[in-house]
Amino acid sequence: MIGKKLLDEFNAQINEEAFSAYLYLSMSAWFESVNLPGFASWMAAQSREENDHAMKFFSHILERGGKVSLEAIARPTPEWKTPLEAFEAALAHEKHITGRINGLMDLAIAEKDHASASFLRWFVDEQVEEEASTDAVVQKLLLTKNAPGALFMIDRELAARN
Ligand code: OFO
Repeated sequence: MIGKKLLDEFNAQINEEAFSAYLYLSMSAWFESVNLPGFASWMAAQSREENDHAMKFFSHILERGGKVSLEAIARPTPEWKTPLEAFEAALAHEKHITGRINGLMDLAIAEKDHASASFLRWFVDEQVEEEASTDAVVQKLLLTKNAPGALFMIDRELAARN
């Protein structure tokens, strides 16, 4: 059985992950609206991954005999000035999520909940990858300074992600 503190935080994390999915879906829609379908497809794939993350917390709570409690999802920002601004916002959001995951791990250890600590290990590793893949795009965009030709090349590259 999962403890009350961790249960509340895991339920809050379902909301964080659902918001992440919503935020990246909003970015996907914005990229479509500015004719960058590769960026849009990359963000749509990211959004699907975030839904999977939410479901991992959902399943873990249920498997541990806890009660899932779903809250309203906040409205995400609908538009950004440039692709760089959107990706910098995505990177800042991933850093926020990394802080959340580290806090959850600290709590699981403090509560001596070994099953939750083991479950959270996957997210600790995942956040390293999430920050790195988002930062890689930020760095490319910084190099190209939103030059149209370079944006087109990056768009084609990002389209390759499923
Ligand atoms: Fe982007 O890793 Fe979940 O939130």
